[in-house]
Amino acid sequence: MTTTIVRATCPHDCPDTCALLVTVTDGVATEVKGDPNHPTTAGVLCTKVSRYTERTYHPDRLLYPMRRVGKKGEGKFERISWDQALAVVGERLGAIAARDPQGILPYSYAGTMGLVQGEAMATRFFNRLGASNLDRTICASAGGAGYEYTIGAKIGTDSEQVQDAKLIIIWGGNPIASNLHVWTRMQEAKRRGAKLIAIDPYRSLTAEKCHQHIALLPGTDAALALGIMHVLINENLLDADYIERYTLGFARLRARALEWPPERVAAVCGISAAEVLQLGRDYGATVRSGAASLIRVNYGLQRVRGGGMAVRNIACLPALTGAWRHAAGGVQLSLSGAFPVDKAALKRPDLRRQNTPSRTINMSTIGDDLLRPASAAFGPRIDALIVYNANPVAVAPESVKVAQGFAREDLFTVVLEHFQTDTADYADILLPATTQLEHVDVHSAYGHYYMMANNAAIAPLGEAKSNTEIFRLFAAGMGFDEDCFKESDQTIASQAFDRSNARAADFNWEVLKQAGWQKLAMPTAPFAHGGFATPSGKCEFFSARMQADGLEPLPAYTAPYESAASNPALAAKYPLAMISPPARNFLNSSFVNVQSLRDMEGEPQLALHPADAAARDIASGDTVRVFNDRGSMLVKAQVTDKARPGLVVGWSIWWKKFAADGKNVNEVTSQKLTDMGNAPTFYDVLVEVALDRKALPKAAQKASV
Ligand SMILES: Nc1nc2c(c(=O)[nH]1)N[C@H]1C(S)=C(S)[C@@H](COP(=O)(O)OP(=O)(O)OC[C@H]3O[C@@H](n4cnc5c(=O)[nH]c(N)nc54)[C@H](O)[C@@H]3O)O[C@H]1N2
Ligand SMILES: Nc1nc2c(c(=O)[nH]1)N[C@H]1C(S)=C(S)[C@@H](COP(=O)(O)OP(=O)(O)OC[C@H]3O[C@@H](n4cnc5c(=O)[nH]c(N)nc54)[C@H](O)[C@@H]3O)O[C@H]1N2
Ligand SMILES: [Mo]
Repeated sequence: MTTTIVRATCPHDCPDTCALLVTVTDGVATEVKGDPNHPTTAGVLCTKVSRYTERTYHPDRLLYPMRRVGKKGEGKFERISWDQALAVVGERLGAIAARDPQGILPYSYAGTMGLVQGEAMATRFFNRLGASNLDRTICASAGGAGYEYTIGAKIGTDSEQVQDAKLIIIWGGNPIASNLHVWTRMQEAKRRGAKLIAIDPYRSLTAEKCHQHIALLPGTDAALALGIMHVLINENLLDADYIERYTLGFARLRARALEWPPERVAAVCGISAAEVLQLGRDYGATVRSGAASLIRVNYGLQRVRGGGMAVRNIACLPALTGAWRHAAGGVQLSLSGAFPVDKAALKRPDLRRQNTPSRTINMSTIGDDLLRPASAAFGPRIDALIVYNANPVAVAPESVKVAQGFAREDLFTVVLEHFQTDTADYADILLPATTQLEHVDVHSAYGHYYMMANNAAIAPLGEAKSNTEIFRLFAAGMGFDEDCFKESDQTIASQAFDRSNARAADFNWEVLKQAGWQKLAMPTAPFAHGGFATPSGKCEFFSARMQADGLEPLPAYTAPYESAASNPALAAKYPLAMISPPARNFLNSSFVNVQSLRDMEGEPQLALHPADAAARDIASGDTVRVFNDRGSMLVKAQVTDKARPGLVVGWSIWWKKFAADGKNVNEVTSQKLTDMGNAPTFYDVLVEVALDRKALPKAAQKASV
């Protein structure tokens, strides 16, 4: 018996990007543990990833190529050989490319965050082919845009400093579920005397453990940030020296903020003026005490019409109080902007032929776009979709349209997957992909500053191939003979980071893959002395770039598309605001098919306030219908005052096929986009909820007529 320990990296879409130690005995991975020496992983994994071997060796793993034999969406397939599969793909893509390669669209997101198995070989292939580009907006692009206009790059407070903060505002995030390793440090800060405040319409697991919870209406965060600015300015809780040296446009920001007294903010946010005042005072108090204040701003507040501006307003706050002077102070959205990823080497945009059109399709409107005919403005109809690292039929908004699009008989769909997901059911050709234990990769992160290596722990299961290998074979089939299509995964990994950038000057793949991880050369307090990556080099309260892009250049507030305040007629019909944050034991739609994790989540649930439940005769455990003009779904009611009145929470993202009615929350979400970043508005949705009479026992049905 031979046992080895292999250094690996968690590939999932989570800020923590953990360092893994995989135990392999006689070629079989038996255990996945967190690396005790990695500073943020600290030997701890979440429930999901500690079961990674259960996922890898799952009896439902796709192990050989298949071709559809049933109707689209029916999920009936027959086994074929790789040669047969590649021949069909080559022939179909070749024919479409001969007409116009823009009829071919890649669809991918963050099933793996790896730089090799993500967009490297795949994007080389699509660039060389001249396919449509995909705008990858489904998660973070609204806040990313708002943050970059203000701060310049997605760089912020180092997670390793969090335990030293004295005030921590957790704004639109639920780190116990979605960012566990930072939560550990927040708890340490709490033990050292820090005050924790959660800003969230729902009393999440995290909010319950904070000293204070501010339960505002969804989509109103930008107004709350303006209210904090008002208090800071009105009560002179400002770091005048920091503002003078390192910010741009304070006089104009001041005038704007003074339009937002606590009473006005309170009315918009559905909270009390006293809460606004106290929050501003708590935040400003750190100016005089000299303590570090940290804002962890997450994704929950971005998935609404004004999501970009909300993040921008919040990103202005630490420059007003000088919180950036402290290593543990400032704001953290995403740290991904610190990594000098060598995109040109990985993706080879130079392979795109000059002077040929290359349109871009937004992944968040895939429903509408699949149903769009050819036109001068749109270009050719989408004739082929190659899906990898994504499950759009479950995760994309306005699912009725998405499913209609995928069901088009004339659409050629190839899906690279581990499992037969809701999306895989619509594939013409379904190809088995390797998991993180079976392939090589290199990772950046968005919640810490370490470059991470993933060595292959085991051989591919069955006939599974890595994404890179599959795209190499596609390229060979199309006759692409550039050298970059022959590069190995090890070679691609060695190109990941740009060594001419001082932060990654020491990057060396051969060393990294032995060590497992290596920190970027980053200052501990990145903006203590200014140095913002904006055009002015300052924190831009006034943004000329926003003005040039047709946006309001100062912090502002835009109401959600769907709310009582912005659309009273719609709210009369659909009075409840719905959000659908991730369930703790799922990772987006990944892991939903792992039995032990699905058992922990039970079945699709909807949390609603006792007053809203009583008004509809709903009790906990009842089956209820959630609906609006876009669609409807059945869920089990969970009556709880954790949801503020008027709010319902549908835990996500269930596979449709595991729900009794074959539907999930994206039946009711919309394809409308955010103010900036072209991102989806998953949490900007009005619905009505009603008891499902058909689900009631016969006697109760009669009684309730
Ligand atoms: N376990 C687990 N971890 C995950 C994921 C997962 O699916 N499961 N997904 C990963 C991914 S891809 C992402 S993007 C992140 C997302 O993780 P987070 O950034 O934590 O975002 P969400 O879970 O979407 O929402 C967090 C909180 O925001 C609240 N919220 C909703 N709307 C609003 C609003 O308008 N204002 C405010 N202030 N709060 C609001 C919700 O009630 C929720 O408690 O997590 C990553 N980590
Ligand atoms: N209603 C609602 N919808 C949402 C959200 C929400 O909060 N509410 N959250 C949104 C957010 S933040 C995000 S990021 C998106 C997430 O959307 P996606 O990025 O599509 O994430 P997953 O649903 O986890 O699907 C990833 C798929 O990739 C596959 N995969 C993993 N690794 C590999 C690999 O190496 N090769 C191949 N070929 N496949 C692989 C997995 O098996 C999985 O099926 O969903 C969005 N949708
Ligand atoms: Mo995400």
